[in-house]
Amino acid sequence: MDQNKLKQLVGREAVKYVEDGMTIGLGSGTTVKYMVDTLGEKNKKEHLNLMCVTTSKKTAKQATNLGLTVKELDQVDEINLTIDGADEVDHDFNGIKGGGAALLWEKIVAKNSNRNIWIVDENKMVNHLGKFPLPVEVIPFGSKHLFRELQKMSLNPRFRTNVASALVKTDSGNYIIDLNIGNITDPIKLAEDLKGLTGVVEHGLFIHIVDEVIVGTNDGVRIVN
Ligand code: ABF
Repeated sequence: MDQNKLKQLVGREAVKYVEDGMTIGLGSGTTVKYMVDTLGEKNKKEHLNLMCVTTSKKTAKQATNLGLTVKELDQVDEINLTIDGADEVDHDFNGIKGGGAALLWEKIVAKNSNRNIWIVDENKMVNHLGKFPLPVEVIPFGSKHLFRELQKMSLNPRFRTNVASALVKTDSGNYIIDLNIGNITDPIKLAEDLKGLTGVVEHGLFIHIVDEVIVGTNDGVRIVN
């Protein structure tokens, strides 16, 4: 099955976890896009009483266009379940997220959710994190100095730019610096080191956050928890 088929498979499977009356966190990325499309269809058929909190403006637009009720995070008391994608997931259930530059809102929503499920195709499951560049969200003010500090830490940083070579801005107006590390031997220590740097808003290491991973494989769906 090609990667899009695997993404559709896990997107559909995740929607089975959504129950009437829930407040749902909707992640970002192409896998989640399939999930939100399926959720919109389910909602149209079953007229579910759902409230949705999104992790990006893009997901909010998609959900609204499908007739789903979207609320700001501070307008809801709790999030029952958040379904999101990921870029890499290791055997300790730690992950790298932020390939879509939404990691800050994704981590805030995840931390405010009673349960977190990631939906990934099997290529995302890895032995060690780090082959995927680790995104770090930074405040624009002084970011070039911060960049040089990351260079001194041998983290091989690169500012994320778009096709026009302009610096990518997140929904919060910050920049993303991607760290091309290759193999992250101690994700917990790296997470602490990065959060200790002035100017770093958040990083894409999601440590001990996810509860269950729905993996799309050529043999079907595999649930890892
Ligand atoms: C999002 O899902 C991001 O954190 C992550 O980068 C992305 C994975 O994207 P895709 O599903 O398009 O592979 O949550």
